[in-house]
Amino acid sequence: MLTEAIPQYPVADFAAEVRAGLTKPGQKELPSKYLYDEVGSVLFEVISVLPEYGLTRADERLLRHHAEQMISRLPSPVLVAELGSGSGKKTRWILQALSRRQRTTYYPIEISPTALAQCEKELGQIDSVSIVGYERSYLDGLLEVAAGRRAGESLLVLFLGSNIGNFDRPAGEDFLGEVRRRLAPGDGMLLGTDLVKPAPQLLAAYDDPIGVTAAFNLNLLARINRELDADFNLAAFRHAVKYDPQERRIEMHLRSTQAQSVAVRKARFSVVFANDETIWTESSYKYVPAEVVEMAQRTGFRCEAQWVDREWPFAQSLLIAV
Ligand code: AVJ
Repeated sequence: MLTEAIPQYPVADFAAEVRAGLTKPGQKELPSKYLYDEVGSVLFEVISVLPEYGLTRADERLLRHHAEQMISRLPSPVLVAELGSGSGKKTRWILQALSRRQRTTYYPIEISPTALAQCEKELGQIDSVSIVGYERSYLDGLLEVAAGRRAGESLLVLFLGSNIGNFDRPAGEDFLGEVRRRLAPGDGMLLGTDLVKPAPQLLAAYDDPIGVTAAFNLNLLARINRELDADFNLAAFRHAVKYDPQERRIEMHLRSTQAQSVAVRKARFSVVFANDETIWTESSYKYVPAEVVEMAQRTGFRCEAQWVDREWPFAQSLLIAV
């Protein structure tokens, strides 16, 4: 795979965001994008095979069963750009279907070099598919892919795995609008969204009994210790999950089990925690299918088709730029 590389998050950005999130008044928070270092990315792969976490399997099932139908609604030739390469496993179905009708170039756009390498391992062997990885933020990478295409080539953007769920609703909609601004009429976007389901099922998915999700969450503090020379005592924080039915979102927190003070030396600050105080580390918004259609319409797309998994409610929506 060719990789257009620029450095990962500079440590100064990480330090500044950690400092801002932990020193702000009221609810402390940390950006969820920092969950995915080398350890966190591997732990997420494990989460995705847990029986309680049906999301990734539902996403993959929909692509496996309907890839042909999905691509039959797109013009040819089409370039494929994926926002967040993930492991590349589910993308295989789309690429294989496309490669039966055309030579295909696949552009995974991903800030993590580990994830890009994994993606190449998984997808490098498909006949008639070339891979060009972009180690960039999603929107910067997409701009470059769109700018580099030749006349007559259309673009299919993949945003799978309900990664949009990490944005709050207005930010998710803004993000769709930003994607649309980089596309031309007729280009497509395949958007995966996890759907609302009963709270006990959602809570189990984010608080699994063998503690993988807890480890995934706690690793964020371990990462801050490693990269920012901090002294979080991981034994004094607990993984905590809640579902907010009004907002239709899962929240992951880390709860301090005692009053304590933590120094983050490379970010030049200390922070005190009260007993039971939490750090909000991730939100995972859940959708209803009609809401995705409306969001698409408000951001310059029409929803061409939707596929919903029955076993684990999850939707793939094929949006076409108008
Ligand atoms: C990769 C953002 C879709 O929100 O379900 C899994 C991340 N966090 N378990 C999700 C996650 C805890 C996941 N996404």
